[in-house]
Amino acid sequence: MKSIFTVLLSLVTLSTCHYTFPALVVNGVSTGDWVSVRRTNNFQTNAPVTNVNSPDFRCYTSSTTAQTATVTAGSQLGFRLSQAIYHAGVANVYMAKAPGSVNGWDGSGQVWFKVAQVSAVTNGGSSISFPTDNQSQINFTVPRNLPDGEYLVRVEHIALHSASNVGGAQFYISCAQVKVTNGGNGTPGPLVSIPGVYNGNEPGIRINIYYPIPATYSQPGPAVWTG
Ligand SMILES: *[C@@H]1O[C@H](CO)[C@@H](O)[C@H](O)[C@H]1NC(C)=O
Ligand SMILES: *[C@@H]1O[C@H](CO)[C@@H](O)[C@H](O)[C@H]1NC(C)=O
Ligand SMILES: [Cu+2]
Repeated sequence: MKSIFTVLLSLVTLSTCHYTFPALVVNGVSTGDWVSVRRTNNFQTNAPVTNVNSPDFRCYTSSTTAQTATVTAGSQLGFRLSQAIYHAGVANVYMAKAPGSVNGWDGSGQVWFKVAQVSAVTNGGSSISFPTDNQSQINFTVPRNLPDGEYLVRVEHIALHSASNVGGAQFYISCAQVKVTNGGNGTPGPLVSIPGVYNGNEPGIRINIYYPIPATYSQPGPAVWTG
């Protein structure tokens, strides 16, 4: 009895430090948990992905369905968290255009481009800080010149508190489904595959953030396409 209690307690302790991104926020309003966001495999454990080559690294789910939310190019969206971000780290938001309907599309191929990032703040080695600390929502703008169509939107928070070795960084991931209207005729890029975008050895992924204090920080992934 006591040992079961101890195990349960440790599971609870474990999961309270982790987090998920269950809700898309459109025009300041949440679409609800796991409604426009494909329900991730960790929806109960909140556990991260640590293998950047795993199929889970794309959307952390084998589901390819959700309710597609209609959004306007140029508007601000957000991914709301299950709890405030607990770990020091950085964020990226990627999008990928579905060939047709995004519902049922798996996001495979060299189709992803970055639309936003929240990096670390350094000042030459005397301190490093992480603006995502304690945030309960990651906001980003749908690029104004993004062509109309249906897209996957993938958020990742890369927790760096134990990232000194390959496989130590913890990735918290969700994918939402959106239909973009009022868009333009931009050409998003550079395009990358996910998984494939990282190898785990990047200076912004395999990093000791404590000692020596990094003088600079290199955000993982391609440049942001702003349209
Ligand atoms: C994100 O947008 C919401 C409105 O949806 C706003 O209340 C919040 O302050 C924003 N958060 C950040 C970190 O900018
Ligand atoms: C985040 O919250 C913790 C606990 O309340 C606090 O100790 C810490 O200073 C906060 N960090 C930031 C950057 O606000
Ligand atoms: Cu955690």
